[in-house]
Amino acid sequence: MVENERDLDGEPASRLGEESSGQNLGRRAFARQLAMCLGLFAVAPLVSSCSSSSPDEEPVEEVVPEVMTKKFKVTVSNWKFEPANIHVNKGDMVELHITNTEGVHIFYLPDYDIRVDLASKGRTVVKFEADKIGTFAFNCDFICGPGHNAMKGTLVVSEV
Ligand SMILES: [Cu+2]
Repeated sequence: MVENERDLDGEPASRLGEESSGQNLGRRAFARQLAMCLGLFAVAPLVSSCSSSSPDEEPVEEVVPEVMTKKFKVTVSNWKFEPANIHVNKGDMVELHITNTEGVHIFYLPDYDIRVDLASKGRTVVKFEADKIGTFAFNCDFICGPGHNAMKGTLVVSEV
């Protein structure tokens, strides 16, 4: 493997001037790095620090923020969510343990593409990553009775 690479690199050096062969070697080395990176991606998609192995750049230390899982018990009944306001930080893993105690409801948080049927009594766990900052409304998406329009709440995702 290593010997083959030497042969390939040696070939143009014997034909071309020093400067151009140097560039050529650089390009070849870069191409090899790129190929290795692509190979890594194929094998291990979680490895994401390709740039650190580039010959032109200093290795960059990545700061990986600590992932917090925040669990909330949410009770749904006629006609409210309790609590109606949920506050997390960006990057948190959020677990909503939703218990429907009364009626038929659908928990709907459109900005996070979450829509959960709460037709039957019992607990439903919704998990998602709070990857967008802002105030996002959620509501009941099933016309469940006279108090249906009051079934609203907000998810607030703050910058850390
Ligand atoms: Cu409703």
